[in-house]
Amino acid sequence: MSRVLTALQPSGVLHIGNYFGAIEPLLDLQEHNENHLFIVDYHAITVPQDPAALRKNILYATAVYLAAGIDPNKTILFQQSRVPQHTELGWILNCFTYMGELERMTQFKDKSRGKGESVSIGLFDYPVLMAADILLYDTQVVPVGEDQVQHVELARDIAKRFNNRFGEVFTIPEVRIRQSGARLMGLDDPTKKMSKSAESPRSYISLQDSPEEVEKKIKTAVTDSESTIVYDPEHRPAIANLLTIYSLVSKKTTEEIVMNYEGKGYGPFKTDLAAAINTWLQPIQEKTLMYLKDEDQLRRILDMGAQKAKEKAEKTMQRVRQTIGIIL
Ligand code: ATP
Ligand code: LTN
Repeated sequence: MSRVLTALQPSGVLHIGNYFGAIEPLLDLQEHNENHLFIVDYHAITVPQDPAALRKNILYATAVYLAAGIDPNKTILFQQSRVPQHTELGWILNCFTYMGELERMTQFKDKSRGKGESVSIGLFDYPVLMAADILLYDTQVVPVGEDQVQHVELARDIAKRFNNRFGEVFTIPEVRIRQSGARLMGLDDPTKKMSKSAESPRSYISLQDSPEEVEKKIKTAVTDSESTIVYDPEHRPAIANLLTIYSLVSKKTTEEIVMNYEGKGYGPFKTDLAAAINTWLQPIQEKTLMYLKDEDQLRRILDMGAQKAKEKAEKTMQRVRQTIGIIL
């Protein structure tokens, strides 16, 4: 049994890359571990947010996690801003983090590019709040996609620096990356990861796409000049990505799928793939809508999560306040 923790931003669109990379791995983990999943609204406001849209997106994210099978009795499911210890520890950790470390973060470099002087301090400081998120719960395992590894490593460095100075205050967390599905690629460009900030929505299958949209996106997904269906990520990345998606939604192995399409072309393969995605997506969409109909219930679930999280977070904070010498 380990203490596992991850978080996602409430950013409106969730695509199948987010689902298989970040949400689904938690379903198994919640059976045998102390699991924490939260919605990082304070990370989301590091870029401008419309208040009405933010509120809607927090509720939508909660509904999707529940629809996916996150059980609030097994996983502590909450909203980051409801546990003020996150920002409190974030401030303290700021005093143990170097400018140079944050300047090296690739996400900051990407997101601040071209903005000149008008980049917010929040965007720069984002990884320190994330370190606080992780260290508050004595987290041992942090499952994330590849893009977040550098941030988890920073959390480790800050924790070690703090412990070297004061003794064993923080648990040093480990990062865990999913083996298959950690990086679904864009449907329009298999060399780039599937991403909601891609130029075209044709790049991803959103969890809100209609069956017709899914059919259209799969029909126009790039393949390659050969017409056989084989799994060869190195030489045939486009078809390998479609096979990975087929395998994830149908729970069949890529070998089984490849066998079924021996001697057949892309046409029937794509028709069946779109149908398999829609069969998988339909119950998730129905359940999401069902949860969204009862916003009070969503708020109650988040309240319950915040309550449990706050108790744990406060224990750590008492230890930290005592350690740094502000308890009189
Ligand atoms: P953006 O386009 O703004 O970078 P995103 O679509 O990449 O967004 P994030 O909100 O940054 O998604 O990531 C949420 C979680 O989903 C993270 O844990 C991330 O690693 C995972 N994730 C994102 N894209 C993929 C992908 N293509 N395949 C697998 N996992 C992914
Ligand atoms: N930065 C992450 C979200 C995030 C997170 C965390 C993930 C915030 N705090 C703590 C794991 C642990 C992202 O953008 N996906």
